[in-house]
Amino acid sequence: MHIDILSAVPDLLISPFQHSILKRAETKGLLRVDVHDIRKWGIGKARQIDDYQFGGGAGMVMMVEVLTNAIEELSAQRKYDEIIFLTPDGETLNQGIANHLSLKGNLLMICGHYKGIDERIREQFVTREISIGDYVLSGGELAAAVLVDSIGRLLPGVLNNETSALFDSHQDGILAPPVYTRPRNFRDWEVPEILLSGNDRAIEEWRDEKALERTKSRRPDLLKD
Ligand code: 6GU
Repeated sequence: MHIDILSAVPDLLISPFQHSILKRAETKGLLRVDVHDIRKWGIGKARQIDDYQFGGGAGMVMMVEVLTNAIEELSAQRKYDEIIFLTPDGETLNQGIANHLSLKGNLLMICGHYKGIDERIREQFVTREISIGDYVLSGGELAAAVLVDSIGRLLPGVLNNETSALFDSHQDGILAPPVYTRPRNFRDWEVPEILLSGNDRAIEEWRDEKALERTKSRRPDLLKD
């Protein structure tokens, strides 16, 4: 999978993909993330990328010409399956969306800043608008990092048996059960006996039960459908 990200603050996106699972995805050639500074397409000597909004009001808006040039130049190099705008008024990201997007080949993500982007970009180019939750961030970059992480770890071959996504919270619509590791004895804090029993079937049943219990108490909304 190839992901291009358009950002006015590309420095914010230097580190997130250089560690752990996403780094492994890049090293294995399963994922490539290219971050592009929008200013590259800025207008004039000052490389202007935003301007005051028509009708008045506080906050700058990213210019239609700048983003059009950026999107068209990148689109000439790669046919995008989706052009995603990260915005608090988008559809809220969930595991289903991440699963869906992980099956695509090429994605373009646009990070908004200031007051947002000229609406014509949304009308003409954007195929999908995604938010990562009901709270306000200063820009779309951290949201894009979250989205890339949620997608990248699902690409075939990225995770191995040990890190398998199959047992993640949310992957089967419920939360994950509690987990423990050595030492068995630490102060008087106990590890559930059953996990030490060697009885795989009983352990599986225990985990299912705990997962369901946890979901009922913390996220009953997940059990509605
Ligand atoms: Cl995608 N962008 C911004 N600026 N704030 C957010 C968001 C996105 N998702 C939640 N809050």
